[in-house]
Amino acid sequence: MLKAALKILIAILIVINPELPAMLDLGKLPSENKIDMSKFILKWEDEFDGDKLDETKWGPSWWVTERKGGYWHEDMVRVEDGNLIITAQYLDEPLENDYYEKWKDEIDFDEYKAGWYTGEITTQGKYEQCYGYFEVRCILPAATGMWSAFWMMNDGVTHVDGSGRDGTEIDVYESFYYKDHWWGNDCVTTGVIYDGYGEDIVNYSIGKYFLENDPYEEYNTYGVEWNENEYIFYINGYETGRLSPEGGVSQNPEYLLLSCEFAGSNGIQESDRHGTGRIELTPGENWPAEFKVDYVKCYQYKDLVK
Ligand SMILES: [Ca+2]
Ligand SMILES: [Ca+2]
Repeated sequence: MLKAALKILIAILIVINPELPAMLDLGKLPSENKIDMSKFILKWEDEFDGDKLDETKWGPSWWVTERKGGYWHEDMVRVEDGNLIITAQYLDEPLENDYYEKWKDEIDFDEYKAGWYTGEITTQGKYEQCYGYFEVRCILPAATGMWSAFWMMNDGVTHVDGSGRDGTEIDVYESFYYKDHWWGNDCVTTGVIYDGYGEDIVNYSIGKYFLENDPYEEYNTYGVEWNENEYIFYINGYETGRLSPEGGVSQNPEYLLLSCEFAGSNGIQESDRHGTGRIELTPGENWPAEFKVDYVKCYQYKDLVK
């Protein structure tokens, strides 16, 4: 009911001024443009069947321990009932890590401590693709102070040259907005980043989009179509926004990442980083939070498949 009223309000505001919903931070609705899947063929997928992560497809970024306001640890990742599940919760006892013990004298690891633990998986070194359509079907973790994401990267992302062609972080979706507004918890955002993460960083965003259902209870798909000219983003196959960055579109293969992250830095949770709000440090109804992924699929344009 509230969503129906919100849709009508947004439709009225758009007639007055197309920018008004974004200016009022209401979030926008996906368009009615449906993706034409007939131009693609499936190249790679994981349905997360079985009872463990398929290590031919995914691995953790095992050299990463501290991650923003928390820790990434492989024990927070599991496969169950056809889903990948990344858990997020506070742990009084630090988890142990085989890699840490094995490599701590050679690699500059941050030590695991009591704190907020969650996880990440990546296809880095196992699968990369340039151009096509990339889609995840998932249920978002219902908690403040953290977010989930489906994103893509390559080594060129940090190369500062005024161009995004060497590599661009493609955030297919990010869920920053749980309990962000009284009218709902249902917005996601997306964007791209290139030329590193320092003073030269270039950032583009399509803004916030809201979903018809409750994305913390129900599955939705989030996708990006990537060609040599632009990135086109989709929710449930309906176009949300397009980006054609001034520095161009990535022209190199990129790997996939699925992750949860806590707001903050140096393993310390801090308030209101990335708009996620402050974590309530007492165990509450939302902990542990779970990011549940039904599948990831990568398609390629038929024209580009030899
Ligand atoms: Ca660059
Ligand atoms: Ca599945």
